[in-house]
Amino acid sequence: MFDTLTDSFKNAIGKIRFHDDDKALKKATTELKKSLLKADVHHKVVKELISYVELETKKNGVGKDNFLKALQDKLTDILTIEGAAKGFTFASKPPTVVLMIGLQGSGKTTTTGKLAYFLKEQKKKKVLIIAADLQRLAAVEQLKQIAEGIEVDLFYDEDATPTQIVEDGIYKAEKELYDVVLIDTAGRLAIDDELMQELSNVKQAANPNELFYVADAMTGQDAVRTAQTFKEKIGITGVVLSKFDGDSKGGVALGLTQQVGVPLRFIGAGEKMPDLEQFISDRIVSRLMGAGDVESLAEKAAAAIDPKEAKRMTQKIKKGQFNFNDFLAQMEQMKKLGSMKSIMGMIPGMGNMAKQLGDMDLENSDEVKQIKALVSSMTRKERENPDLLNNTRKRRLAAGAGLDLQHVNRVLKQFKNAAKMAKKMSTKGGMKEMQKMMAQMQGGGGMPNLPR
Ligand SMILES: Nc1nc2c(ncn2[C@@H]2O[C@H](COP(=O)(O)OP(=O)(O)OP(=O)(O)O)[C@@H](O)[C@H]2O)c(=O)[nH]1
Ligand SMILES: [Mg+2]
Repeated sequence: MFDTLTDSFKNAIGKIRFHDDDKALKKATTELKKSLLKADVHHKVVKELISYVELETKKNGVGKDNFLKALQDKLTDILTIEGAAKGFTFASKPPTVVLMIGLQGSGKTTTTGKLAYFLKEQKKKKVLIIAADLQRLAAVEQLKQIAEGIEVDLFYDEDATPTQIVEDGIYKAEKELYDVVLIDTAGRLAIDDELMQELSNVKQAANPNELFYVADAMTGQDAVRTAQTFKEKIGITGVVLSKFDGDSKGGVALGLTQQVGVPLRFIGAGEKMPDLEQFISDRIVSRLMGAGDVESLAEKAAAAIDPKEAKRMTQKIKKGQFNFNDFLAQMEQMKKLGSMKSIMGMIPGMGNMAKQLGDMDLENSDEVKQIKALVSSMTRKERENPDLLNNTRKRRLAAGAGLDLQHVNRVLKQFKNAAKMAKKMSTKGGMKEMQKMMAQMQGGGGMPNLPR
């Protein structure tokens, strides 16, 4: 997610030895300055960062450790507003009411869904979404689909005004003891007085704990400017940067908090519901410095993986009983973790691998699609016991999945091998062997060719 920025810092750090001179420091900071500007970080922020790092490093003695410490301290400072909320914070008295606002098409509705999913899955909260966008004809329909997909309740009323809907929705949330209310509003320009007045009224009716401004990261510095305008006209408590997966070089995220004076709270990097990351400054700094973000990863995994189910699965693997139903169940769990790329980026030292993975979509890879197609043509018994699959049955599957027999054989064999490998890994020495293999791969110049 922060590939460009992480590379910039890594390069600069690489320019300084453990003990070095001012010349090396200058070389490192000059290069850093250039690459940060190129990555769209605002020039004032770059200047502030560079002067601090130069000064502090000189003061403490030019060398890698002092350079790293200065960089880390200043980055944390730039990304933090003292006393302000980080990630998601809950009101002392539920429900926590969040108003989602922003320009047309910035990603409000999608982000509302992602936030609801995050709160439901990771924080185990009861969430109600209120559809208060009556400008666009299909807006309520879009939210219905999103809410259904993530199994979160939706409140809507196509015959009422946004203010009425918000009042009624919050009344329902209070009565039915919801933890969080997310209000999706219509997209609008700050210069549209009528719509801004409506928003102001909605705000008054909602009396929200948080006002999240959803900004499209691909608009670069415009995201910052419009956030500033909404802050002045309506008041905002946080910014969510959406579409960070696009062409974004990441620089906007680095300067935004300081430029707007409101913390960046979440980053959306993909169209799917799990593609939302909390923006917690010290964790982000760790990622920027190439040290990964194990905390966020652990939180995601803990929420996505049901411990009982995980144990049951391990037992099955150990006994060599892993079947096609288990495979489908595992795929469902994987989906909750988000994209492979975002997961890799959180593991220390795996940032480069994340880059090589590109936008690989495990769920939609040809291999997984083929297995899914095959499984959907199988009977219940066949799913539970792949050994039942003789040639007659395989031919039936081939016809059902639109593959030839050879293909079916290959997919089945791959599946069998994978199950065998998993069984081996689950034995005592298995993990060690795997680690040895990984070490060899890394020492041997990185990864073998990965599927795209
Ligand atoms: N790639 C990518 N696309 C996104 C992301 N967030 C939203 N989108 C896409 O952006 C488009 C607009 O998203 P919406 O959520 O409908 O935006 P909105 O602000 O509600 O739009 P209006 O209600 O019309 O103002 C959709 O096609 C989304 O799928 C993201 O993080 N990454
Ligand atoms: Mg919308």
